[in-house]
Amino acid sequence: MRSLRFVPVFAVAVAAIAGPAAGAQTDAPKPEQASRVKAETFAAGLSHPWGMQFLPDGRILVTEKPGRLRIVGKDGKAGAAISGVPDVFAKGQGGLLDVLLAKDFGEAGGDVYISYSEPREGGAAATAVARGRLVLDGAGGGTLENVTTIFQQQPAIEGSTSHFGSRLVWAPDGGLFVTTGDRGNARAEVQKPASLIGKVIKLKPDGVAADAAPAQPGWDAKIWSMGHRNIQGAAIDPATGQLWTVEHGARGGDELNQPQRGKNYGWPVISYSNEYFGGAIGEKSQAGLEQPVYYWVPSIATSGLAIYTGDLFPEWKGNFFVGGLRGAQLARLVVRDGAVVAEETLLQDLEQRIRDVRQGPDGALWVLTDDARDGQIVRLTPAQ
Ligand SMILES: [Ca+2]
Repeated sequence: MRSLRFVPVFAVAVAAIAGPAAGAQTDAPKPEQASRVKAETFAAGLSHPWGMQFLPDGRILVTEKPGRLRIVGKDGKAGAAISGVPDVFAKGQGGLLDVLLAKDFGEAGGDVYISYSEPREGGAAATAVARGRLVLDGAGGGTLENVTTIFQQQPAIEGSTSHFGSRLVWAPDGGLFVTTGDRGNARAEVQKPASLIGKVIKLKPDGVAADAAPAQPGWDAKIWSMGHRNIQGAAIDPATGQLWTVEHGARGGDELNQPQRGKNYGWPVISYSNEYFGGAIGEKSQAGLEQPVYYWVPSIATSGLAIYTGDLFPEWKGNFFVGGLRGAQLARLVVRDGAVVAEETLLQDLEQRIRDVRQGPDGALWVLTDDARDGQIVRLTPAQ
């Protein structure tokens, strides 16, 4: 009798130490029905493509990390680099990152927003966002005119080429979310409320803080949420209007979060990460710090996030798709009532790092693969 009493108690104690804190989930079961997906290469030969947007005419505007913005035509051929793109800090993870069309972008062109790592004084760098008018030239290229820098992350950091974020997403109220990172060597800045390191930023389209009052006393007014390590995926759930993000952990501990204004997501005070050289980073939980909705151990190196709303894959409606760089996969998350109830691993056969994922106007899911010489745009449709 004694051993029977002890076994369940021991099991509970182990779960409390090794498992997630209340509210966080990991390792969801596979969905009952496996997806049947056909993956076709639409464009190839890109250099570290990072972000993409579909133009109203169906062509694709794509960034290449070394600093080029290009248009991929309907034939899958990339046009000449668009002129007028600002100089970028193209080292390590730095360079030209995301791209976002202005809400009123039309057939004739319009404003585009780009995020990038910006060279600063003395060899330092930091994330920045610029806006410019994309004037199409009718020959597959164009010019970015009237370029204005609307956001400069502070402080700039020296001696690191990593963790710049950065995705750009329109909030339902017209605000612009900009995700950032901890710059790798500036972890100590992340919990500082006046520093723009390791934060989700919310701006008006001209770059001023979206809300005049800070989200919490002492916070920079541009900060929406704090305590983030490196967010390279962000999307709005059209069903709820809520922002969702994915961020990289170190060794383990990639996270899916639903960042809310004025909340602190914990890095590096709490995490499910270990240092690359060993040892846990922080505690698993602490009062006042938010748990992730979901986390991955080991890491898949999360980059790119899309929430599917199309008709081509009816069974995918409302599912979240997360690009994996290290895992060379696309993670499909079935999310119900804000919780992940199933996870399916797709595209491992591609054996490519997946940098971004977007739903196209055709209802297909489109992914960007990361490679120095043969980065691709891959179109996913239902397999027959
Ligand atoms: Ca966290």
